[in-house]
Amino acid sequence: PMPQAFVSTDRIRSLFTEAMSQMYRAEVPQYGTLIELVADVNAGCLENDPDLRQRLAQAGELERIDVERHGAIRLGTAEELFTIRRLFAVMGMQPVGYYDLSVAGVPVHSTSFRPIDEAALNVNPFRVFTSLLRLELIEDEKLRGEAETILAQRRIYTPRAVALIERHERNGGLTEAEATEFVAEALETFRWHGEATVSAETYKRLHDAHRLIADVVSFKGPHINHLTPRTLDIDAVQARMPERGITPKAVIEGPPRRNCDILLRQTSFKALEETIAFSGDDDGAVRGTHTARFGEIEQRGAALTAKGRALYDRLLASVRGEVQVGAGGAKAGAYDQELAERFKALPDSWDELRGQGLAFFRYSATPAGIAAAAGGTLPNDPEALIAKGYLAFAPIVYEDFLPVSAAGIFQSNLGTDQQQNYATRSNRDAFEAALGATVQDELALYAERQAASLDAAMEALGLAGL
Ligand code: OOG
Ligand code: NI
Repeated sequence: PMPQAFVSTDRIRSLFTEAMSQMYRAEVPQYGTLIELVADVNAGCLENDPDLRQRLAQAGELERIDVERHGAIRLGTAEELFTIRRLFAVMGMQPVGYYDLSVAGVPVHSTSFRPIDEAALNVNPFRVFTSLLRLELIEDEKLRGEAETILAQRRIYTPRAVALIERHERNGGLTEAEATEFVAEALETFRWHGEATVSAETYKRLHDAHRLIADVVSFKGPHINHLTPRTLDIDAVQARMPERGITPKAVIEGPPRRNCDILLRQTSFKALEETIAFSGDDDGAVRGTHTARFGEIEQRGAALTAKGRALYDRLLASVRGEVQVGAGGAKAGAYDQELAERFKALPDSWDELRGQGLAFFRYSATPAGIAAAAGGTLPNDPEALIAKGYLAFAPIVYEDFLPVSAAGIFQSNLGTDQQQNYATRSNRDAFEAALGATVQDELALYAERQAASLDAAMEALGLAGL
């Protein structure tokens, strides 16, 4: 028989993102409303700002904006994490970065699964912030044992999903028919289940230890807890959310509004209060509510170098040290003002950000440069080439997450009474052992892309290997 062709991991990822988006829209109607608002605002931005449109088009990024989403799940065991890595690999997603949220009082550590090469990112940069519960942070030994036993019994992957993952590993790909089946089977892992696997009494004890522990341990699987679209103007979306009956959190996380967007700005709306049925509840008598799923939007800017990131972290910490936003958004105005003021220390032009080595850029040969190269040898110095207009540069978009923002997003959905501080060290080794792989270093990935773009541009200008 003819060998069957495999479909690309890009295609499987796109099919999966679309299926996930449809499922989430049916589960959380506000998500659909938010998607419409973001699409409206983005269309307006591109219409009113031809430069922005051109910059995105030139970078090959225009198409990805409409499909771009990130989600988040929280897993309970090492085996679950090990298998999710293999599941995401089928869609061309790899673990990037280690995030320790225990410093912010959230008993998890995390990574982000996402595509890493530029072509794949431009097709569909779907990413999933994936957390693993750190059971060792539950102090009550009896409760910890109970949680372990409950988690050991559940199976969050369908047998068919596991079989298709194995087939992908064995054969090096999936056929179109297998891919379609894989998407449907994999989606089951992320579905919301209104029936808890534990009794009301157990749920309460888990919840009293930490709301997040109840969220991870009490259910059949790791329901996707949000699915975030990317907007080109987060302030506009934030301002217009109330028009559509959505109440956002008081402040936008991350850097302030700037001419040159950097990293990631995010805002969310509160988790839904959803009715659940506890186990042992056949007549529907024991019901309760659970808050897990929320809405979020994000705006992405340039990836910062280690030096730029250190400056960002220092400025943000100084603002947060000065003004703490209270429950219900008290002092939000003062926080925004302080943020804008302090961030004046971070240059706001692409020239300065590049000149001072604060952000990563993608280089390209300009048509003028290519024409000049045909007429003779050009100076073999990027700065001289830039000065002559032969070499252009554009910011590389940040594809990752921010732990302080993530902690803020977690907290705003957990309630302010739950802030705890765990006196513990981060445990990256344990995380990677569970994952069965090391996580990739995001800064190294950006640096490689920057270097590769410069090499290609120099080659196009006839300066390769000089
Ligand atoms: C994940 C929160 C992190 C983000 O955008 O920073 C996140 C969670 O609540 O499970 O998604
Ligand atoms: Ni998020």
